[in-house]
Amino acid sequence: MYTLYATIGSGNCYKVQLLMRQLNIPFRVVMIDVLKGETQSPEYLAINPNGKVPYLVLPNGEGLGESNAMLLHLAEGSHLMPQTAQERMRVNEWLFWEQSSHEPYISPARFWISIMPEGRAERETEIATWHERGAKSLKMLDDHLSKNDFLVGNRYTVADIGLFGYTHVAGEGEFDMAKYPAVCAWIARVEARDGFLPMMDFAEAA
Ligand SMILES: N[C@@H](CCC(=O)N[C@@H](CS)C(=O)NCC(=O)O)C(=O)O
Repeated sequence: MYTLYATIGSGNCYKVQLLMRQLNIPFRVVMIDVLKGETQSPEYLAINPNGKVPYLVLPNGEGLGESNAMLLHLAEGSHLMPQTAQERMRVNEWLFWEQSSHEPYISPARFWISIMPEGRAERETEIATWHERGAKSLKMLDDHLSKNDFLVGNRYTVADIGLFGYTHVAGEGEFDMAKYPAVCAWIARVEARDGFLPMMDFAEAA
């Protein structure tokens, strides 16, 4: 059985939960409260020395960090992983891009605006930068999705799950989603997939 260390409301944790659900992989969740600093407790650091969630413990006891590494590992050999090297190359491209050019702007803007608004006032300069850079990424995503139903090979793949995690809650970070109609249509397509569950439903089930 897989064990996923996760926190409520995290797109990085959610995408791993969603993929496991859609692949019918049994897993249990151990909730870690990031807001209480539990990721930095000695007990948690003994499990994951990187002090972050998500963290996946495999059935053989090995631990794996980095949400997109988890997605790639869990999707291997499944219908969510393309068969051709060319398409797998594109899956990797989107997932690396998500962590370098998308999540680093959308996630903190959402965090300080919707999850921890009491810290917002002292971060307005950073929020402006995250908005500028995140908007560029959403525009790039929108351009791609205006010509494609899904990110790779015009089929729902692990790349869509990886990008969905934070894109679908970007509005909570005050990104104006009306500017990205193709992204909004893709969000609806992802939400219509078999086995889809909204982020907060995983929190309630934990
Ligand atoms: N690149 C990592 C990012 C993980 C990450 O930043 N996790 C946040 C929650 S979304 C966290 O654990 N923050 C608590 C901390 O840094 O102590 C991944 O994709 O898994």
